[in-house]
Amino acid sequence: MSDPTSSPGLHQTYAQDPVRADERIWGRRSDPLTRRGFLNRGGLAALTAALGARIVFSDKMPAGLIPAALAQSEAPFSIPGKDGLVYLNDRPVNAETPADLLDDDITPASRLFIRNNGHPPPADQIDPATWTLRIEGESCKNPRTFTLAELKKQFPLHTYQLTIECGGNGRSEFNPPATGNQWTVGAVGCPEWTGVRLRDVLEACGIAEDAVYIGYHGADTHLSGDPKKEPISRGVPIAKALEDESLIALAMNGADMPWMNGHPLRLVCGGWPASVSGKWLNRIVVRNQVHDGEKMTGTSYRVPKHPVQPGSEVPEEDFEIIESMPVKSIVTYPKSGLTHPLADGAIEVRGHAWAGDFSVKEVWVSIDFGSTWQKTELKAAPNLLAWQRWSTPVKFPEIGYYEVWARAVDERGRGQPMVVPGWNPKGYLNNACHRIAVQVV
Ligand SMILES: Nc1nc2c(c(=O)[nH]1)N[C@H]1C(S)=C(S)[C@@H](COP(=O)(O)O)O[C@H]1N2
Ligand SMILES: [Mo]
Repeated sequence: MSDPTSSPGLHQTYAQDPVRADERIWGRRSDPLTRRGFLNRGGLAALTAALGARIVFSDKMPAGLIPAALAQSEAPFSIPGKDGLVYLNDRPVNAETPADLLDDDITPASRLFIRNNGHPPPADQIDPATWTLRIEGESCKNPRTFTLAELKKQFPLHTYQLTIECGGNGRSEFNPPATGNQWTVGAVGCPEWTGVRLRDVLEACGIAEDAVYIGYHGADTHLSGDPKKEPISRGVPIAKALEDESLIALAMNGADMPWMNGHPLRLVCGGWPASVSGKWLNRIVVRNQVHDGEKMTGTSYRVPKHPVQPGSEVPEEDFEIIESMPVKSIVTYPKSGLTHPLADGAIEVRGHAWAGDFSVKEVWVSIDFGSTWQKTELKAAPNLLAWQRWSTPVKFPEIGYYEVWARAVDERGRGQPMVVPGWNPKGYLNNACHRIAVQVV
């Protein structure tokens, strides 16, 4: 695992495993015998964009070769179509978005974080024309298989803005540290998703009386390469699955989803740990028991039912599955570290707030380490399970160093803690107040 403050360089990434790097960065597969690379149209387009010109002899290009134009520059490791993300790990790829790059109301595709548990299906093996979704399971009355065209034709399309946040967002602040990706604040986003309702599709296949849970399966592969193992297969209780906003998404922000975010099909169940929103979706099972797929059991996406001593061992039977995410907010403007002339007056401080299945009632900011708070202007969400915009002018009394802290309170009156909340073995659910630095000069 690499230092979370620096992105692994292109060279480092290629040095570790050039053929894999090829696959991950450009979606290029290679022939193990000849080591010739095969670029599909998407990968070719991405390489063309990165180089600023078409590679004329691309079919002759060896696998695992860094294009010289990129090798000679200090270009950071980057995934095509992503902009400014900080890479925490590249095997599998995990990248978060700096807070100031999350300023848009609707998160652009280029700024949606990536959390992979395994290797995505190679981009050139994804063909939306032949992709299918199978609905089955012991509590599905009439198992069926749909192509994407059939989904679009048989069910109405719906568009919602839905917040997805990794259950481990904020993990880097836990002490003693929890293993896993050391997310700071940027494993969250709120794009606009278009797809068919999970409910419509499940109902078309008949939901048996005894159904309690659904589980997803995706086309990504286990890091070990063992085809019998799945990287992840999680799900939600049937009540969450049947909500209006639970989508089988075919598009994001009116376009194809980025490869790394689940193209061509994914589940989106907003407000819950994003691990329930299965990417590269090809199968949904309707279960008569709590889904027991990969990362549903043990300590994965589960937290102790009661507060525990930091660092202690917690028996497995004391864990429960994380459902709705806790109330949280983020400051997206200004960028932390801003130097602001006192003479310029107030700064318009702004950000987003969200609260899992609930709405946010208030967002407050403090510039005196939480002694006094000023209420911000908070907008309603465009729909349920979408984050809400807040903003307020903040005036600094004199020259010096300040921190701006933001604190949201949900409709039930639950507020964000100012310090890191209950320690848990896997470092989930850190919803402490986000703080940024401002130098007033
Ligand atoms: N098939 C599949 N679905 C997946 C994952 C994965 O590794 N494979 N990761 C999950 C986790 S843990 C998170 S936080 C979200 C991340 O979604 P994103 O990468 O689009 O931001 O996808 C979820 N769905
Ligand atoms: Mo996650």
